[in-house]
Amino acid sequence: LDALTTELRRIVGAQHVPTDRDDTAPYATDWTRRWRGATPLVARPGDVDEVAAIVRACRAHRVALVPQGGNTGLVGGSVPLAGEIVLSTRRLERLGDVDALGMRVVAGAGVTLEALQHAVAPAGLRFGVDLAARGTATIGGMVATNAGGTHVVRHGTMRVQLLGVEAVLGDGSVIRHLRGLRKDNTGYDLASLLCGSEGTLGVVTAAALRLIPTPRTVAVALIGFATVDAAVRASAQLQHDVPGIEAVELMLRDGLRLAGAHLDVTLPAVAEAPVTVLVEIGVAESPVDVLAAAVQGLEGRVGEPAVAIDARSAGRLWRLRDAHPEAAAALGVVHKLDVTLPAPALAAFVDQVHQSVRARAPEATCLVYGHLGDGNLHVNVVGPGVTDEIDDAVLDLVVEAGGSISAEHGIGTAKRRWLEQVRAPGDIAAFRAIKRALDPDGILNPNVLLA
Ligand code: FAD
Ligand code: LAC
Ligand code: ZN
Repeated sequence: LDALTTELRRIVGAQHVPTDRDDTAPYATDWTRRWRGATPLVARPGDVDEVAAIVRACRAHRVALVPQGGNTGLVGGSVPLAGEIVLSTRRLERLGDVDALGMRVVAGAGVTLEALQHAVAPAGLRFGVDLAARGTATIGGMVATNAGGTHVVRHGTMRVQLLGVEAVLGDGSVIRHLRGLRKDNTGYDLASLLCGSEGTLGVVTAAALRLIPTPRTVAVALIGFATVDAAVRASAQLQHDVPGIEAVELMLRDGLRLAGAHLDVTLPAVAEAPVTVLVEIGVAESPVDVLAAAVQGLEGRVGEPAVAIDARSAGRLWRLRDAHPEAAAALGVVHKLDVTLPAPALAAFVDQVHQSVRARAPEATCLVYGHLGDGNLHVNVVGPGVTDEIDDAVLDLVVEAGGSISAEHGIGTAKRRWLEQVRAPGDIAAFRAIKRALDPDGILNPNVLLA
């Protein structure tokens, strides 16, 4: 390791290879605090050549590494749990000029989502993926996890925004396809392959990204329902009938109360409904009329919806939604499960999951919320008696219902023991063959995804 440290210091400069425990500790614990590891050193390259040199050096020394961006990942994939070294991409912050005609931009892997949002806004453009960790999550991490977030129902996941990548593969070679054309059928789609690979195939160093026009007006409504079933039906009806649906998010009364208390704000009256749905529409004109007509037609509603048509009050409603993960984290170390359910099974699942947690850990808090429009629920369990057995019980329910055990956060370390049960043997064999081809010595994130 001493020889490797010397070599890495030569590559990136000594100040970018911290080895002191105090300096490396923040890189070794994840956002949830559930996953804690340790690392002998962190390497912080400043460009793609340095990344390639680091990967080659690690390969030569047979030392494993964990690529890390903002370290906001939620499945234990971003931290060194078995003494790996950390390759931090945060210095890869170069952001290219916004191409307003082609509606695209090239962003370095270390650019945060928020920095990207700010950079493209003056051109009347925005980025299709948004999530509450925007201030810290990086483009590289979002590519590596195929992040989803709150606007997938309209614009798709990270993969849909991706027009090309630059990356260093596990063998130290560089792939680069950043022309960023909308149509470009010139061979294998390597960007798509790296998207969702969770740092196991290559270190993403830059991405060419699709941008979308900012809608002229945006309106947000918080609508109350008596049951999850009514909310699921409303979600489908809204997506059928209303043009420009940007987001359909589910919250339950407990979660809203917790978020309101965490933010120290008064909740709108509709928050008293057992179930609330936050809907955002982005349209050309009179969002009030469009939204009012849409809401009127929904069955099973409770109370008066809270409607916002200016950015500030819309922001207030969104903050209630965005605060859910933080509010849960304030209760302790959260077991986070991120699942997709087929729409017809969603309401029953919400009941079952509460029952299942209550039976196993009666004093624990179980918070369920999520991206209703995509069928994606976040199950957060925290408090006394919460064990891996609860994770298993929840995921069993998901599998029985024909859902997915990871909607958007990935497999990481947390769900690795589940992978072979939910993917066909042929799929796993193909995963392994790809892994061997691109990372022949298995030095990239050896403890993530594949057992
Ligand atoms: P990290 O946490 O640093 O890494 C995540 C994974 O990607 C790890 O396996 C790591 O090894 C790998 N990786 C990181 N950078 C690279 C790279 N350059 N090349 C190769 N591999 C790399 N996720 C959603 O999908 N939707 C949400 O709505 C959402 N909301 C969130 C809200 C909060 C408050 C928090 C804390 C997290 C949320 N997340 C959400 C999870 C997280 O923000 C995403 O997974 C995000 O994509 C991670 O980005 P990151 O830069 O922090 O990556
Ligand atoms: C959310 C994250 C946790 O949607 O995915 O809040
Ligand atoms: Zn989410």
